[in-house]
Amino acid sequence: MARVFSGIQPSGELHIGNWLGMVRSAVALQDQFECLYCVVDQHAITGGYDPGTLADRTRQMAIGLMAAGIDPSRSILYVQSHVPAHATLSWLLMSITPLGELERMTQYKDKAQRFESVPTGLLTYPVLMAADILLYRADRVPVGEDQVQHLELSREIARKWNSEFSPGAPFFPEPQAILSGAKRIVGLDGQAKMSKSLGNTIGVTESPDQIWEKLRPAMTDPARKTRKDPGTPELCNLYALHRHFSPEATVAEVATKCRTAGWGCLECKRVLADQMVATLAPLRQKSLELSARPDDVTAILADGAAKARRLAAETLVGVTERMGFLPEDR
Ligand code: AQP
Repeated sequence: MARVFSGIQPSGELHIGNWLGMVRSAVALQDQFECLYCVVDQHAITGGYDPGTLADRTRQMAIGLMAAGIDPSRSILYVQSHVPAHATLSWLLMSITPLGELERMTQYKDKAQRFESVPTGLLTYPVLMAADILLYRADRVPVGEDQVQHLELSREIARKWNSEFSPGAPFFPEPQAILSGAKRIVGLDGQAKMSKSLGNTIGVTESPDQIWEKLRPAMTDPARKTRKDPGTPELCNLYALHRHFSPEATVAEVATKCRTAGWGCLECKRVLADQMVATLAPLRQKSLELSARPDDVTAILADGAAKARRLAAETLVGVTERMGFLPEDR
């Protein structure tokens, strides 16, 4: 059976961008593939982080994934740092990854600007991502659009490694991206990608009041200055969100009321908030239930890590043999 891998950083709450862009596809893929889903805590330390909250955020992210439908009885759900082979393979892959390829990554160039002294981990992040995927020889990777460039590099690394160490019999498959119909959700500022680190998100398990408090001041069509001005739905980020959360008839009504100034932006936001609250209610409920059972969550993650370690160990044997390392028993 083909294998699927995907990871998510515990750098903040699981938000609707993550959910629409990646997690919903990951949930659907569980029916057809052998799936591994990982909370990538080692990635989350590459851009500056608070050691006091990392563990809680990691647990919360795992809870968020289960609340969204990742089912630990069908998928392997675990935490990256519980499987040391991710870091080991990353080091081995670094030996064949050209520095220039890492330096041209868009996300590196964007995030590096936030630092006076850029951490090396920010540069080598895509090699760790390649290791995450190749460690399980995964064929498919559900991702949002922002990760497509990194995934392309993973494919190049797989290709290069195969040709140097396993010529004629490729050891690593070249992983394919699976993109959802919502590959880039824009944040509530109406400009940047919805991003945990930018604070422009709505979390999938937030309360109805929290959702409303965030939607109320959210950016709409910038040309619509007053209640009487007709708007252009296609220029409004909240219309884009309606298309993901509201039924077709509501989306059509929103477009008409916006174009004719029949509704003000606040009325439109109220409708969106109601739809969002209704859509996300089951996730919030499941998350509250799981949060009340911390020992079960710990046991699920321990079981997932044990399964992942077994698969990872098999790959590492194949990798180190082909790379010419001395085996322990020889
Ligand atoms: N706005 C988005 N629209 C669609 N997909 C998105 N993803 C993230 N933001 C959006 C996808 O969600 C998966 C998990 O993301 P991640 O946490 O590993 O990394 P990220 O892309 O860096 O997410 P954030 O929220 O932007 O985190 P920070 O701010 O910490 O960098 C990925 O498949 C991603 O494509």
